[in-house]
Amino acid sequence: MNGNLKLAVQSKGRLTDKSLELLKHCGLDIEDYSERLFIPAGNFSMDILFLRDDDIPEYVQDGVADIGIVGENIFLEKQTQTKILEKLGFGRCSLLIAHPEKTKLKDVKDIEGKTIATSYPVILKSFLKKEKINAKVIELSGSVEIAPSLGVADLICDIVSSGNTLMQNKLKGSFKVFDSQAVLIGSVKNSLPETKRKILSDLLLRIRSVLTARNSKYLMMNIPKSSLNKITGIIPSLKSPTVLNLADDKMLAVHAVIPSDKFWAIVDDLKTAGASGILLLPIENMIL
Ligand code: PRT
Ligand code: ZN
Repeated sequence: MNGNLKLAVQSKGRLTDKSLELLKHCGLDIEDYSERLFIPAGNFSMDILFLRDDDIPEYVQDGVADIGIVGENIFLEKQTQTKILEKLGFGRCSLLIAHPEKTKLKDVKDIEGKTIATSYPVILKSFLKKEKINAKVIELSGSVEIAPSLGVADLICDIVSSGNTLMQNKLKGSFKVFDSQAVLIGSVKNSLPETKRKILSDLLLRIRSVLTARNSKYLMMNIPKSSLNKITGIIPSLKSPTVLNLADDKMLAVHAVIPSDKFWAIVDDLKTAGASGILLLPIENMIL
């Protein structure tokens, strides 16, 4: 056994490609993984183990892997002695309670006395307990969406992303149990040796810098000198904007890093305040 940090990733599923893409953006050299159970990262002291997502929390708890990437839904459902080290921003979905189009379900209290089919009995039962609702929970390992039409259950509680599966099965989402995304987990039972702790903290620094960069954009524009105060007041900059002189001494260039989702909300105000040549560029990486 080498001293490399062992990361468990889903072997074949919705999280596999995005997990490896994130690691590659972190500068890790990962070769073609198809059909392999285990690959080392070429230039980083880490090995990647490919496992079924349902098994990852337990393997991390028991130290078979040191860390793992799973959906928050699996992390919560499995109730292992693991903790979230970082939310990763992909694999987003919601766990919803859904009902057949023809039944009426207006208030969460209308669930009282109903039968609900789900692959997430632990999460669902804790939701029902919190809402003080008595309902019968039936655990199914797959194809939960067909349970109402088979007469197995009145309602379902399942993962939804686009909503197509619900629509195809004439179901409507009624109550959200929680929003999920992929998370990096680590054990709370096993403490890592110093060498692995150092590798993990390097990996976390890289992951955080990639995630921050993904959520940020580099904004550039030219402005009349007289508008500087107004413009800097509009920009939701992460740090103080950079202000540069231009050949035209009545003008300045302003550069700033902004949250990606804020751009369209400020563009009109920037133009009204006199900004021109507005450019928005992606950021590859960002160390805060
Ligand atoms: O084989 P293995 O056990 O490893 O994989 P799996 O089949 O159990 O999981 P997989 O690959 O389907 O999903 C892995 C993780 O992706 C989940 O645990 C979630 O965290 C996340 N995720 C994101 C989803 C979805 N979106 C999703 N849409 N997981 C499942 N679905 C299914 C859902 O169960 C339903 O059947 O897709 C259907 C609904 O999708 P829409 O787009 O029609 O709404
Ligand atoms: Zn699974």
